[in-house]
Amino acid sequence: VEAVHSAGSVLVVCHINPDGDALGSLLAVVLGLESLGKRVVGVSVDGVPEVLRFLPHENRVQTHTRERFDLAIVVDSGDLSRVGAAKNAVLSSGKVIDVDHHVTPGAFGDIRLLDGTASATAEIVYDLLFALGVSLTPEMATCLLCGLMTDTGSFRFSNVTPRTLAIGAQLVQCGASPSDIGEAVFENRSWASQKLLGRALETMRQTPDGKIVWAVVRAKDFEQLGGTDAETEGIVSVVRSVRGAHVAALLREMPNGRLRVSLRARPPADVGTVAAQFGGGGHRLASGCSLDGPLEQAETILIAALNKALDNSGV
Ligand SMILES: [Mn+2]
Repeated sequence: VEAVHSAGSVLVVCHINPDGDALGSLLAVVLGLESLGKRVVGVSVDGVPEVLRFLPHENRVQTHTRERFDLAIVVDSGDLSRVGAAKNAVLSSGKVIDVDHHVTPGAFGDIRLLDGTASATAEIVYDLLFALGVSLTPEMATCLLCGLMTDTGSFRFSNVTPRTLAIGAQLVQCGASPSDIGEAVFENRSWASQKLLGRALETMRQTPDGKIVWAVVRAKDFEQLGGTDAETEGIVSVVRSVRGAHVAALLREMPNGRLRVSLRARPPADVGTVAAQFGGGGHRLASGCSLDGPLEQAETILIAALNKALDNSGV
């Protein structure tokens, strides 16, 4: 609070490939600190994905800056490499605050506002804005509720706590609409994205015990349907929702023949270690990596690794 109050200019940054929590938290900080009279710039090097352009004042988000700031606030980013090219702007600021619900060895900054029990960075930002004496506008509340809803699957995931719901209630009280956010984020898929989901589900296979379920999207599917890899977002969660599945994988064949892999687990299974084994990243329940082609070989290697991980976690 003191660091914010003593800063005149503030840079707010989120991670590459930003999600609803990253951009919702970023915009809430931008709007909140502006209401205190600060000069504030928000930077997301990958901009704002189409699905999040309903967020109030999203056009305020810049993809870069050449200015220098008294203070940089980095939200939801795990470690500093995740902010991409905005790293220099962060490091050239007078002071750096790391605000995150990912508690990782990569934590950084002069001040670390980290809480691994928070369902989303938006929860921590809510507390920060409250401590700063910001009165929440409907716009700020919408940004924060978007963060909560996207990181909790609309308050369904195991990270939801009484505090998550209490903050959600306050945000609705302040003018945020869960139905508007839900509609914009979860029921707003592109045509190609929905067709890719159909293609992927057609390919679903499972191990004989049903514990591993996986699906593929081939390069020719992208060509025929005109979709991009970004439009496969969310498919792996649908794959995982099969009864009895402990882990799910979605393999996408890239034009260069490499396979991009998204992994999801139900506790106690752990897919973070599997992704890490192949040079990827993520955490226990959601992770990703890349594998060499061809597809059939990548499938064999991946399923063997997932089987081993399931054995290790006692599933
Ligand atoms: Mn988050």
